[in-house]
Amino acid sequence: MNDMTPTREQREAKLEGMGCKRKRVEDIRFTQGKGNYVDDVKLPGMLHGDFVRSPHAHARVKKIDDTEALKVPGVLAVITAETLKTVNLAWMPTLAGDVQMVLADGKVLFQNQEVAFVVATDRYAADDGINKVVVEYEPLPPLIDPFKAMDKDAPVLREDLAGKTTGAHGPRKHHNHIFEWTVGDKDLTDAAFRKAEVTFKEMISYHRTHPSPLETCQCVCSFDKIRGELTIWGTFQAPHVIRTVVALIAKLPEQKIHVISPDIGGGFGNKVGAYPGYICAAVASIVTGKPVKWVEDRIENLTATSFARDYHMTTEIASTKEGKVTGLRVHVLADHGAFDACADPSKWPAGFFNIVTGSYDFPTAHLSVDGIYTNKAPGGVAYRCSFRVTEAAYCIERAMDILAQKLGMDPAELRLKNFIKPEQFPYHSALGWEYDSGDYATAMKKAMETVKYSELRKEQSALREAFKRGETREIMGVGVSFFTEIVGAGPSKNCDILGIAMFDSCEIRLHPTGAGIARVGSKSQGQGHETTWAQIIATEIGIPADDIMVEEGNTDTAPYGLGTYGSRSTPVAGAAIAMAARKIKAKAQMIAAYKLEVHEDDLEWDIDGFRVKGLPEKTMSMKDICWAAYNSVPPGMEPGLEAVSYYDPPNMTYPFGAYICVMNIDVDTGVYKVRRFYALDDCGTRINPMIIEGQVHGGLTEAFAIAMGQEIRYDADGNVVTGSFMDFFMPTAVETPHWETDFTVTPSPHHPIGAKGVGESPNVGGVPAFSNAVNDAFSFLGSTHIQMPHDYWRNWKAAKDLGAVA
Ligand code: PCD
Repeated sequence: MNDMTPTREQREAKLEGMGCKRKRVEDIRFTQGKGNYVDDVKLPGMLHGDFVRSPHAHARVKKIDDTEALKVPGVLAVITAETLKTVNLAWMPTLAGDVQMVLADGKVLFQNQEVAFVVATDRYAADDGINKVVVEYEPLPPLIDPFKAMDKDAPVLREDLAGKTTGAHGPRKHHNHIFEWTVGDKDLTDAAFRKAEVTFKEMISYHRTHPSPLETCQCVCSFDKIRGELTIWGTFQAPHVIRTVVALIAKLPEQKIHVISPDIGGGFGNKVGAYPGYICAAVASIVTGKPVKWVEDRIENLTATSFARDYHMTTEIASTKEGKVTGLRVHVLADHGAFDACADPSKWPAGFFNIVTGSYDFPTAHLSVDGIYTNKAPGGVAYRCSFRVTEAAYCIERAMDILAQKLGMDPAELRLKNFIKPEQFPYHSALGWEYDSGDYATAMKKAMETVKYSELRKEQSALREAFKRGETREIMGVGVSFFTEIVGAGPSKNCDILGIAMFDSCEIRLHPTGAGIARVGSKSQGQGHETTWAQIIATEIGIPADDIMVEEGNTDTAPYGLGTYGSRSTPVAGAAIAMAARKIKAKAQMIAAYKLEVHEDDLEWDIDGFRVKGLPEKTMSMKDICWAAYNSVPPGMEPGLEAVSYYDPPNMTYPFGAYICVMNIDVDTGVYKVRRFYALDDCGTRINPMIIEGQVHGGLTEAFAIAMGQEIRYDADGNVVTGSFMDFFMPTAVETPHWETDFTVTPSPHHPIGAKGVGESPNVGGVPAFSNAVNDAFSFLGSTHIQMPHDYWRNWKAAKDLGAVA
């Protein structure tokens, strides 16, 4: 017999649905240089804009003279704050409820701040023009040290806020104070500390760094005077939000604004906010009637658009002698730079930092955050993290290690002792979150077994003895980190951006031949959405992923979405995709019932179509249903097969993971070697295991960079001393360690397919694993906390300060 009927396994495999290591469809164009990025957009008559920037961190702008600049061949216009004032755009609102200068208005507040925008026929002419603009500055004393920001005699940075005693997030205590945010029960926490058998207090800083995507921020703005329409191609992680913001601030009708995010070369949070470059290019296009391109260079990117972190976290834990934690108290001094341009949901001035109780069952906790201004670049973006979750995870994971050291306990044992237990989910944290699901101990134990944790500890003590005897100059650290993330912003009850609820959306249209298109409100910057979104649909409605085209990033065609950051796409857009698919499936079932002449309830789903219960040979495939949807639907039913879903998530999702880093450090040179890095991630249901692995590799590489060297550092005058890849650590394949990945699966109970986000997790869990490894290595020499980044010099310095080198 020669039966060609495919088996169930073959039918299933053909779909390449969820769980399949489907190859990334977008890579076909990316690997052949056929991507279409903003800089590939070249329009007839297109002009180029570039910025005159401030060399000073703090200065009064006395005069801007553009006479010579306008004589440079090709230079057409020089735009200053005065020009922008005529259209009421000299200042713009920030996502955090502050305002920000688009171009210097009377004063500059950080080095490389935008002062004037030169528009020319090409980029070189614009650059020549910049060199001819003469700006007269009167330097003012810069404020760089965040701990001096609220001194009585600290310089006044924001003169525009003079006399304002309240800001977007309540009272201001000082002229350089932005907000104070407190969460938790102070009295109960203070009481827990009074009663505690063991306490400690440590200042844990998470230094300023930068997302630095390979493609910098850029846009092309083209205003059509006849139609009154503005088209913007830009590196936007959230194109719809940009459209609404432009409508609000430029007072253009929203239907006449077309925002297109083409292919994006990495975002990492850098491309969420709105920058002066976008406004200036749009104004320049409106003024000249020509398209205007603005492309940031690397130095501009590192020094002016968006920094991340810069949190100084005074951390205290109360505990019993046996190591059961009884209270957590954290105060954060948050350095926001010159303007509060943090990219957080509106109501959260410190993002989701109140996840700082981490994976542990703290009966009580109290958190307060003071945001302050300094003469540094604005930003505060979620660099591969869900709104300050990375800072929170670093804080608690470093603190748990410090507690373990104080108690003389093993750090992994201390964690196991304090984990939230599986039966406690949904778990209400002391700082107000409801964790959806987790099985922490299983993940931790799997990690410990895989790396043979107890043997590592034995090896470490033997090496320490040898070190003390002078037989080796190497020390060894085992860095343990167990993180809980909070991703999927978010439920409309507590998340909005400028008043827009943080839902996400999907529209699916199936064509007669059994193929279709899905348009989604998210926007990939490299994550592989074109691949994974089709996989969700394939499993849900039995159409092969290859037959589903995924489109994102064009506000004219995609349903309104809040964009991609904070690992929200899978939790929110991913859910919208499944829900839209289910609407289609429900209609398909009615069509199939009609065609098969049975009642709908007599049908059951079977991989790629419906079959009649009890009559397995009576079936109708989804492909055939698509055809029927266009010619023979039941009487009274509308033809066609399409659906839209706007999904407002009921809760966030809480992925977690157990990471272990093994590292040796040579005390005489500070040179470290990462011997092993093991990362176990639990992101619930896994859509594409290969993409997840790639996400984890990328996130760990960024975590490695941040923990071991990457830093935006200022000198005392406010000059950025790490403004290029010569000084800002960008690891290549040479430095990057080998990654071992692993997983457990604890589905999210409220997500339609049980999936949680994963893109940021490796950064969130990775940074503390590296830092704990370094700190663990040095701890036997008497240190409790060594400040990141742990570059060779700092390691050597730590060894010297601890008396290990002469
Ligand atoms: N997944 C799967 N499964 C699961 C999950 C997930 O499969 N369970 C996959 C998805 O589908 C996609 C990815 O994975 O594809 C991711 O996802 P998620 O997690 O959801 O995320 P999304 O939203 O999508 O994204 C975002 C992220 C972030 S956030 C970041 S930073 C970064 C990451 O993502 N970025 C990037 N990754 C990446 N990659 C690349 N390539 N590039 C980039 O840029 Mo932020 O906040 O923005 O900072």
